[in-house]
Amino acid sequence: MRTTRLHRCVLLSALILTAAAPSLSTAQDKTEEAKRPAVGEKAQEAPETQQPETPQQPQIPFSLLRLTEPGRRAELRGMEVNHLIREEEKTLASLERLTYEGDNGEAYFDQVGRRVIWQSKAPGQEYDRIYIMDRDGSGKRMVSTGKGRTTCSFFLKNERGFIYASTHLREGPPPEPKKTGGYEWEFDDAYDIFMADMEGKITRRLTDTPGYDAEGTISPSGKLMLFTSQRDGDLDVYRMRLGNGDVTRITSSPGYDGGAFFSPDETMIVYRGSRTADYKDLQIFVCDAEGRNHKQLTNNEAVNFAPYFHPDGNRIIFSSNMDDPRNFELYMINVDGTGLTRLTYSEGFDGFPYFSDDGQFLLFCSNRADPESRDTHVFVAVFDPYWY
Ligand SMILES: [Ca+2]
Ligand SMILES: [Ca+2]
Repeated sequence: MRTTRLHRCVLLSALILTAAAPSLSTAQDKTEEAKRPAVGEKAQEAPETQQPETPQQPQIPFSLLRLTEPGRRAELRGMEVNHLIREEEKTLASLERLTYEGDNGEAYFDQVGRRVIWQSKAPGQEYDRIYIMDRDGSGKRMVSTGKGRTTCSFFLKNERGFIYASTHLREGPPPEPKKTGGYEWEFDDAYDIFMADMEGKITRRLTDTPGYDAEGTISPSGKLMLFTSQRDGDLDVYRMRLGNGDVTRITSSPGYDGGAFFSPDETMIVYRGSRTADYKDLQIFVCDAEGRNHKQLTNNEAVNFAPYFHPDGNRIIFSSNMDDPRNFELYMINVDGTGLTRLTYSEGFDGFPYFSDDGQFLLFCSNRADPESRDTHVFVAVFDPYWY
């Protein structure tokens, strides 16, 4: 059951649990699948592994791709899956699928769009780990410590490494996620944010206050980090100057605030926040870089999350279930709250949208390849602004 990626997608998980609770047999099946020796049957049983007929990339038996040296995941490379673009999805000019196994999320490009960092719970693994792959889906490798829970990774500038949140310093096993009503949470107190080099060697601990610290993202200049912290009691967005560690509080409204990103010129911040005690809805907000002039852009009874600025700085892409509680789609809205436009129309989850710096590519996570599955995968689309 999806219980680990509850930080940026905490309410997504909640919705999935309530709206389409996977049966125990699903989890069992997955466990059995993980135990089973990887043989050709895999392709028969899991339709998502059957690739479209692309002459230049003949299908390779999935079993072969699992024969990999330690520390690496030699899955399939990215492959074109244009058949998964729905007719209404005019802004998706072409589509490539980058992951084929496990449950995947929160994928982000590096500064030049050459690599992707993301979190994944591979078959047989108990918790999400952080991975890096090349833009074409090759060279997948785990870069977190392999201990505890991890989430919310993001590249530093200039290939200096990356940040991520991890509980690896805690002694003993992580506690079970707390459950409140139909919702499942994991604001694990042991999360702190760490900096690592490109090989995964931890070079710096960025947070050390008690309580949850996660959801870190790096500003375009590379100098600032936005993150979510419980250091003052509530869950709020904070800004850290990486050079000297100075921290500024960005939000102070009661209730969860997090998942923040800077605008391309670093004058604005977009984040999601909940003003209801039960977290039943989540709205998109913007404010200036100092945490002033907060403005709420969405106002519905839905879960709106994973906002990110389009490189033009005037629009924000995000994921929401506003049109169907069971189905998350991608939307765009102007920074003044006008111009709401729906971009995706697939069955199942579409979320964590992230643009390359030139706006040409849209990275997102979706289970459109197999909506019945609980497994989400990483896709990259050529984004066609003509239709927007
Ligand atoms: Ca708050
Ligand atoms: Ca969808």
